[in-house]
Amino acid sequence: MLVDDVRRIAPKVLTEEQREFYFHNGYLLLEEVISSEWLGRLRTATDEMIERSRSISTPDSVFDLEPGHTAEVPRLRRVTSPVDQHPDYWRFARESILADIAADLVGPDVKFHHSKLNFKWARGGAEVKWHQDVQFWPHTNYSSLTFGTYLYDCSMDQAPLGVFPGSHQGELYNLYDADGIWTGALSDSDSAALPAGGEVYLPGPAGSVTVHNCRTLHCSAKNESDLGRPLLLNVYSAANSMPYTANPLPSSHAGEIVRGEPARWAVHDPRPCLMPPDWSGGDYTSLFVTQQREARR
Ligand SMILES: O=C(O)CCC(=O)C(=O)O
Repeated sequence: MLVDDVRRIAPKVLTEEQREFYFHNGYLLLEEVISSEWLGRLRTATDEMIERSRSISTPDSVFDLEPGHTAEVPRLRRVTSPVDQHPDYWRFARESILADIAADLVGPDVKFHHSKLNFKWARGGAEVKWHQDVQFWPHTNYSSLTFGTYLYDCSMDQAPLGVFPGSHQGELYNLYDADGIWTGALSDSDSAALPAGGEVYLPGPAGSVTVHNCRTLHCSAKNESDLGRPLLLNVYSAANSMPYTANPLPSSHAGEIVRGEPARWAVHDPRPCLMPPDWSGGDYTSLFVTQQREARR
């Protein structure tokens, strides 16, 4: 569904103002919309992930580790596809208010694409450079959006998500470097050319949710604070938006309809999209590895 079609259907959980804000700015911050019951379940599942990571010394297809990770002092950078690692992550993606909010923003038929859990560990958790998401996983239209759920309070010191309002209406950037290597980030010159001071950061108490459109420029700083910042990211699209490249973060739940009905017709947006490398061999590593230009350990 395109935005004008979505507008014809009254939102069920958002206000009209919140929805128009999203359409206009390409993002939303919804404070404390996740219940304490869900938060408790997600925190328990996340503690289990950290425990599991202690037995791992090199990153694998599930656990992306910061350099310096040890069993005694785990520094987990990302869990890939947490919905496949603990049933509560998938229940949350399918049953919680997230999918209802998605239905208000993309139309009643909503499809799950992938999830990840970014930790941004205390005292050094890595920066995420400016980028847009859709070049990682192009779809036939630009309805896709990412929800970030703060599992604990996230202050400005803990490197909350930052967005560039309105950037979803602008150009898609090249995420390859001058040598044609995929970096997953804007070049230094493109980042430097962004209008100074135009960015907005989205701190929030535990249970707050950020939403950004797949074209919206976003980033987050290095976490220099003493507190970690686990951020659970879930990506959905309108059911009629079809991915046409390999999913870099494959999931057994990719493509599942979480609200409404599957689409019979694909909807195509005429605006072009940068093609990512071919990750059909399962060789995508992680945003952190490519942005930091780390050799895979
Ligand atoms: O963890 C963050 O702050 C942002 C993550 C992000 O943009 C991504 O994983 O694509």
